[in-house]
Amino acid sequence: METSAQDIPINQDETNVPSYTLPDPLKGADGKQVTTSQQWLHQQRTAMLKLFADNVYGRMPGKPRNMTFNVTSVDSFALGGSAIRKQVTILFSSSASAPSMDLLIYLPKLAKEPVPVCIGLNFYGNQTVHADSGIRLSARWAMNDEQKGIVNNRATEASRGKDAGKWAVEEIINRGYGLATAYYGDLEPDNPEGWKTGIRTTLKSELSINENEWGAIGAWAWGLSRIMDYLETDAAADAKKVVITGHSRLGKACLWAAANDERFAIVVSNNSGEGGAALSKRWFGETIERINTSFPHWFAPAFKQYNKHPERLPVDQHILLALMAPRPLYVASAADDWWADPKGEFLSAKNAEPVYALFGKKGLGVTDMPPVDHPVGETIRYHIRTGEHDFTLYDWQQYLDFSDKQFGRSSKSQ
Ligand code: GTR
Repeated sequence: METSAQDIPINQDETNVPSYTLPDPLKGADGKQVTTSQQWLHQQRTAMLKLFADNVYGRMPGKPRNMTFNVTSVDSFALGGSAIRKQVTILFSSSASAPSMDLLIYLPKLAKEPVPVCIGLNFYGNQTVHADSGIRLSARWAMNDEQKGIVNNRATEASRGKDAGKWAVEEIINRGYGLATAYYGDLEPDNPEGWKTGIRTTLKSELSINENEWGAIGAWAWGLSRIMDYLETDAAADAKKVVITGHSRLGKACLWAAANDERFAIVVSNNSGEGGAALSKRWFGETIERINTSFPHWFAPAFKQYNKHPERLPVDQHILLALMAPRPLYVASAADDWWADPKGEFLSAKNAEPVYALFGKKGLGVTDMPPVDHPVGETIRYHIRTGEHDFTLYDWQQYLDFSDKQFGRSSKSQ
């Protein structure tokens, strides 16, 4: 009989966490220690990335040969005149009926030069990100959720703005940043059968990859790189200043995208938990077995071999975080989000420090978890926010402050 997710033992008591050993990110395949940033960038990084591809997320294909960007609408008086709203359909091949992704972009109206842009995927369709009636309603399959206005697996007009609490659009614009987002279901519907209609099937020959060589998280991450491809063509965006972010399962996709694609300048993981920023070998909250059972389609099939043996996994998530080095990285948890293991996220960020140190970059600068709502760290920064699993205005404000500092932008409001 198949194990159901609920039958898998879960721990939420810190005193029950058994000891575990983390692999050393600086130990080379030949057993020798990596001691320079050059060795890291030219050998070790590639080897570590491959371990994640082989054991966790699957292979990451490149970009399709003939992508087309169709700007379907531009409104120069969006958000009460403070923003320009663009909607762009990214067609993944040259045919008009090619698989595609719809991008929603807001840019600050008053910008005099190309702006830094925050990017991330959304959970229920672009129209849920803001009540702005000009946003095209997604016609794709979506997870039923009456509260969010999703009925019979389709978005209704009632879904407009229903997830706006996670997207501080006005704050982002007022601070002089742009925002680019797309619905993750455009890439692969988030259910075990989703691969059949998602890009893992529809782009299989175009990308030369079989559906079982990667998982849904890989497909979502791949989509984030395609957003970057578009931004590189948009003169209003500063493609060298892109902040990639994501919440929860989309935080996992964000990290995997940024590990593979070094064009993302700043990386922000919001409550990404198991398979994201949290350590997998630490038995607390969601586990490898649990996530692979609840969401059998998220990771590569190879990850399932670690269901009962996380200790055999040759990597852990601190190494994924280290793959961002030397780029600025922000990891955030929430106090009531025990399922995502806040301490496991903190320790993961902490254990990425030796790789940042090769570049002369300072990490968290503390050994213990900070109190709630007290961000710590320099090039690696961390906070644990009061409250639940969510992406709040407080979170956005910290990420924008961090980005301002890293980009050398002085004023908070442009
Ligand atoms: C949960 C899952 C987490 C996290 C979360 C979310 O059900 O167990 O790993 O991804 O969903 O995406 O909100």
